[in-house]
Amino acid sequence: RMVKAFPSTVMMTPDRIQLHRGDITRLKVDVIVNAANSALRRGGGVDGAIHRAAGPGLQAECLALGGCETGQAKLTGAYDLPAKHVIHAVGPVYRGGAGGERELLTSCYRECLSLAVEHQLESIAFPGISTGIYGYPKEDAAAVAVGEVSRFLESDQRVRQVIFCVFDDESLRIYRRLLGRD
Ligand code: AR6
Repeated sequence: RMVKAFPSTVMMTPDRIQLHRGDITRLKVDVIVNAANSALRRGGGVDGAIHRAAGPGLQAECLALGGCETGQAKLTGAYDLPAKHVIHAVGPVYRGGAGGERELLTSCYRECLSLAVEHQLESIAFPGISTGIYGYPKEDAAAVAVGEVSRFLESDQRVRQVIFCVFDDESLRIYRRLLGRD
């Protein structure tokens, strides 16, 4: 009789990472991540899209949280979104790279995954945090995202699916190359 080395539910890291091109507000996952600002006040970019799709309840809940520091993240409900929750992560504004931007962006991904584990959320979708209005170079930001997510998934089996949700051609190419996908 065969003895399984691992429970059949254990999946290796590469199978748990997916790349999706499209609007993150459409994804029916346990949690989508928002690229927020430290006031958690509705802005533009993916933040604007998420608030528009979620409805006014989301802004009310966000404003009651008293802000969020750069590199940190906070969880809310998802209101009218198909996802169950939103994690608002505050990425760094890119100012040349000597101001700890890499560590702060790494922290965003780590904090989001920790929150997902804490709240027993098994599927999570990330946008390219800081790569729009905040100006973080897309290539460097994607390397941080893929690196930190891979590291986390290797050390923790509880998050079962991570989706990198990209919105533009350049990001799609970058993630495809980093993930070795075609
Ligand atoms: N779905 C997925 N990705 C998207 C979507 C979407 N619907 N819309 C844009 N993106 P940004 P940041 C991508 O600017 O740089 C806001 O005002 C976009 O192509 O949304 O972290 C906040 O309130 C880009 O690659 O976020 C903050 O003040 C990525 O999402 C500030 O912007 C992030 O771009 C945060 O700036």
